[in-house]
Amino acid sequence: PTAKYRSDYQAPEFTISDLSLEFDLHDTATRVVAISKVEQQVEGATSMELDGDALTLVRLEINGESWTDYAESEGKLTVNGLPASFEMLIETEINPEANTLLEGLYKSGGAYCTQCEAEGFRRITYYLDRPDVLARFTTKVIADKAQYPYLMSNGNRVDEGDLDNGRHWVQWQDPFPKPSYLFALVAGDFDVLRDKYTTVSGRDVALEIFVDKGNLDRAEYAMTSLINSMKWDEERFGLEYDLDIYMIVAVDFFNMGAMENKGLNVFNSKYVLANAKTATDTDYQGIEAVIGHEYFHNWTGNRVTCRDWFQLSLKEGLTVFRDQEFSSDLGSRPVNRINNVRIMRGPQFSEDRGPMSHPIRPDKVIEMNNFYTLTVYEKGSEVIRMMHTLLGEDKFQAGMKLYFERHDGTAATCDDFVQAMEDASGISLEKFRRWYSQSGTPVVHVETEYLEQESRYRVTVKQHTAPTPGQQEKQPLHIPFDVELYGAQGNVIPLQCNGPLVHNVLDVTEAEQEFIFDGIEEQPVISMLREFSAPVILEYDYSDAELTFLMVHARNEFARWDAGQILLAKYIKQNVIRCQNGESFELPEQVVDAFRGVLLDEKLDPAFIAEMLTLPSENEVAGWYKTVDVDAINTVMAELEKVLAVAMEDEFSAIYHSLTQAAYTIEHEAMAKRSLRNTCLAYLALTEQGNSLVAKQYQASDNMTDTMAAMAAANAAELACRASQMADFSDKWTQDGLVMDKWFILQGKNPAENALENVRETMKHKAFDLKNPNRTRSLVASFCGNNPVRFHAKDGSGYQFLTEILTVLNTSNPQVASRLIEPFLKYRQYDELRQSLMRAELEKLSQLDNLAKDLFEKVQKALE
Ligand code: BAL
Ligand code: ZN
Repeated sequence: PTAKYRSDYQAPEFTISDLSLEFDLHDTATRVVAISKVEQQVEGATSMELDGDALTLVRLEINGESWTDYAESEGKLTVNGLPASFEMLIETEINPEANTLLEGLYKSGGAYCTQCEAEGFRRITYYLDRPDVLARFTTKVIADKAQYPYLMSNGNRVDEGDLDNGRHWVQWQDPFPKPSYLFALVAGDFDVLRDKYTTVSGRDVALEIFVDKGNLDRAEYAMTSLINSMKWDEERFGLEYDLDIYMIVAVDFFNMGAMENKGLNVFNSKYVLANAKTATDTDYQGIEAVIGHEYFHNWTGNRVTCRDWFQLSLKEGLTVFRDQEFSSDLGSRPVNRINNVRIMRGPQFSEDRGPMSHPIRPDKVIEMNNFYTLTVYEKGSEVIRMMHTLLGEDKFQAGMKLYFERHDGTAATCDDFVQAMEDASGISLEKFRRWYSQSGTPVVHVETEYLEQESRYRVTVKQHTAPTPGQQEKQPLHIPFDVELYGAQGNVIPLQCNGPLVHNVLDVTEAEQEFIFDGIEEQPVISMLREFSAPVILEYDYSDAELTFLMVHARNEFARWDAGQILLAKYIKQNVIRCQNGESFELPEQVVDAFRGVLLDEKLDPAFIAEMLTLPSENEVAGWYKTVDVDAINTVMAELEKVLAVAMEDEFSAIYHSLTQAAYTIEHEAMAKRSLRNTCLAYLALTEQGNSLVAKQYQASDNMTDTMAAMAAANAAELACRASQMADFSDKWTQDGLVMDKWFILQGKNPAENALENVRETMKHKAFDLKNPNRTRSLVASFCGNNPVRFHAKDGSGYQFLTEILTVLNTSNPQVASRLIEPFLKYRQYDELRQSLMRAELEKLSQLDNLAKDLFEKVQKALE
C-alpha cells in the first residue's frame, strides 16, 4: 500500500456537474448505470482516472458511443482520448450480499443501504471519488415492491412507478451539488415515524425516521432530538434547513455512529432506538448528540465540504464543537464539558502518545478510514473551541457567517476557515494555525510567586511539546490560558496588569512567558486552564489545601471538578509507588472529607456531584506513566474506591435512599438524580450491604438505566447476585442485539480471573455475531480496551485472543479490525515482557496474507 501526502494535492483535471444514477437492486448482482456530464478543467487533458473497487465493468460509453479506449487496473479505470466536454455512461455490476466491509452498497438485515464516506462510492461505480468534485445527483432506485416498499435516496422524491414484474421504482433529485461521499441509497421495509418542522422562514419540512418493523415506540426521542437540533441551529447559528424532507434510517450493521448523507442520514440503530425499557440515560444523551451532529453537518460538511480528506477536521472538528454546544445549551454545560474533557485526557492524549499520533490535519495517509480519530474529531473540536474562546461568541459567529458567504457550495480547507475567523474578527490567528499542523499534547508548566512587598503575583508559564513520530521539532503554540485568582474568603481577585483590568484568558504564545498581576493584597489561590481552555497537560505543584479550597470556592463548576481530579491524581500516584514498594494504601482524612463535603452539598446539581465522585479510568491513569504498571494501577484504583465507599457509607446510603423516584422521565433533573443515586450504588456495592442493595435495585427497576447500574455494580464488585442477573437479562433480551450489547460490554469488562474464558464462551451466545460491528465492539473492544488487567495477562492469552479476532476481521471487515487493534499500538508503554509479547503479535499480523491497508498502516507504524 502507498501513502498519499497532503502536500501533493492537485485540483481535478475534469469535473462532473451532473450525475444520473439508476440502481436495479438484486442481492448478488445489482446493476448500476451512471451517466455523468463531464467538463475538462485543465486544457489539454484527455485522460481521466476514475476510482473503482470490487466492480465488474459492463459497459462504457462516451457521448452515446461504445468506448474501447480505456484500461482497467487495480482500483482504477483510465479512460483515454476524451473531448473537453462529454457525457459518460458507465454500467457496473456489484454484489451487495457479499459486501461484509459495509462500505459502498450492502445489506443490513433485510434492507439495502450505503456508506460512502470516505471512499465507499467507488465500490458502487467508477467515479471521480474525491470530495472536491461536486455534482447534482438524480437517482432512480428499482427493486421488488413487496420486499422493498421504501426506496430512498438524497434530495426530493420527484417521480415513481410500478413495473410489470412485481418491481417498482422511485426517482430522487438532489438540487444541491455534492461530493460522492454524501450519496446514499436505502431500500427496505420499515416502520416510519413522521413529523414536520416549520423553519424560521416558514417552510415546512417533512421529517421521517425509518426503523425496523416493531420498533416505532423506540424512535420518538430521535425525532424530538432532530426537531431540537433544527431549532437550535436556527437560534444559535442562524442556519436553516434547505430541503423539503429530512430522512433518517436506522440500520443494525454499521461501521460508524451515523452518516450525514444529504437529506438521508443513515444511522447505526444504537443512535436512534430508545425507550425507557431498552435504553439508559447515557444512550439518550448519545442519541441527542449524534442526531444533532449529523443534522449540523448539513451546513458544516455538506453545504461547505472538504477540499480533500486531509481537511477532514474542517467539517468534523467544527461539527463536534457544534454538537457539544447543542448538548450544553440543552442540558448541563459543566457535566458535558467534564465528559468531553475526560475523552481528551484519556483516549485522545493516549492517541497523541502512540505511533499513529497526527495533527488534526494529517499530512500523510495510507487508509483514510484510519483518520476518523479522536484527534481529528475531539481535538479538532477543542481547536475550534479555542478560537471561540479567543474571539468570543459574537466575533466567532461573524466568522461563521463570513465562512459561509465565501465558501457555500464549495469544497474548502482548514486554512479557509481560520482565515474567515481572522478576517471577521480582526484578531490575529497567525501562531494559532500551528494547532493544525503540530501533533502531540503540549505540557504547560506553571510556577507562581507571591511578591508580598510589592502586592504583586507572578505567574511563569512554560510550554513544551515532546517529539512525536515523524515530527521531531515542535514550535510554541498559541494557548488561550484561562485563569482566576481567589482570596482566602473565596472572593475573586480582579486581574490587573500595570493598572488596567485584563481579561482572564491569557494569550500564551511563547515557549516561556511571565504574567505579573498587581494590586494583589493577599496570597491568592490560582485556578488555571479553566473550562480546559486548551488541550494541554497542566503541571503545577498545588498543595492539598489549595485543591480542597478550589473544590469549594472556584466559581466555575468545571474548575471545582478539576481540582478534585488533581487531588485524586496526587494520591493515586503516591499509592501506585506505595503498592510497588509493597506498602499499604493510604489516603488522608481531609481528602475524604473534601469529597464528603461535595456529596453533602445540597446546592449542587446531583449530576455534577456524580461527576465529582467519579474516579479517573484505569486507562486515563495509565496515561500518566511512561511505563504502565497495570496491576498496581488496578490495585490502587480498587483500594481508592473501597476506602471512599467505606468512609462515606452512611452518606452514600442516605443519599441513595433519598433519591428514589416515583416514575421514570428523561428530564434533566430526573436524569441527574439517577446519575447520583447510581454513583452511590456503585460505591455501596463495595460495602457489606452491597449485594442485597444491588439485587434489590435490579429486581425493582422498571428502566434500563437503573437495571444497568445494578448490573454494572454487580459486575465490577463481583457480587454474588451477578450470575443470576446476567442469566435473567440474557433470557429476557436475547432477541435484541442492541440491548444485548450492554450485556456483552459487562462480559468484556468482567474483572474475574477467568474473564477471557468467559469472553470466548460468550462469543457462542445466540445474540453474538462477529460480522456485526456493534456486537464485536461491545464484547471484544470492551475486553481488550477496558479490562486492562485481564487483557494484559502476563501469559499473553489476551494478546493471542486479539490476534485471532483481528485475523478474521482483516478479511471480513478491516475497518472494524483497525479500531480493535488500538491496544496493541501502545505496547511500548508496558514492561519488557508485555512489550515483547505484544510485539510478537504485531509481527504475526504483519505476516498475514492480504493484510488490509487499514491494519497495514497501523502495524507498520507501531513496529517502526
Ligand atoms: N462523517 C462520518 C460520520 C460523522 O462524523 O458524522
Ligand atoms: Zn461528523
